[in-house]
Amino acid sequence: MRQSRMALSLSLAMTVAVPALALADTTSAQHTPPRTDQEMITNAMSAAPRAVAETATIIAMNEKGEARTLRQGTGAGNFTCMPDNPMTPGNDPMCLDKNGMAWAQAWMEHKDPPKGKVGFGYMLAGGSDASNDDPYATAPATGHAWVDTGPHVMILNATDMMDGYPRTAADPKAPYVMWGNTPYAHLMIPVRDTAGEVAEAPK
Ligand SMILES: [Cu+2]
Repeated sequence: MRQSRMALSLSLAMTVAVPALALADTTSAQHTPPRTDQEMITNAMSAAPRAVAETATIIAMNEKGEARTLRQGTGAGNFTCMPDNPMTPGNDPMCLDKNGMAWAQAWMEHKDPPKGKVGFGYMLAGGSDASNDDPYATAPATGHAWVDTGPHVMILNATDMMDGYPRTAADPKAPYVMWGNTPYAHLMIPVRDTAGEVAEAPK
């Protein structure tokens, strides 16, 4: 997952006025966030495989913090994609399935996620999170760095089924649990080392 500001974009049906969350450009030199609608669509689509991205609904937030549909999905899939969150240093577009969106909506509203609805998410362009412990952190705690997971997928809302995975992000390049002590615990599953690269096959 990524930091909580993005979740504000999940109120699809309504235009929610978000209290003065300025979209100031606090981005580091690591990447240039998408700015135009077309750039945001392209960026959002980079989070998932082509077959998913091409049929997904794509949403974004404007400067006033209002959720906006950039492109309506074709209905073939049930995924919703959103572009990079400019408030995090890494490029972190994301695509969530329907249950994943319900989970994220609950997270945003500080509610319990709906029971029995395991969600799935793609973040194949990478993930950038302020905290592995606090779902609402907007910056790392003193002495901590941003959690840089790299390209990954996520299993959401399966909190009782993640035994055996570390609950810290000591090694975010291997599977681990994010936000483990909260109702929003989810499994982060890296799929390759860096965006655009795959591990070399053993010779
Ligand atoms: Cu993630």
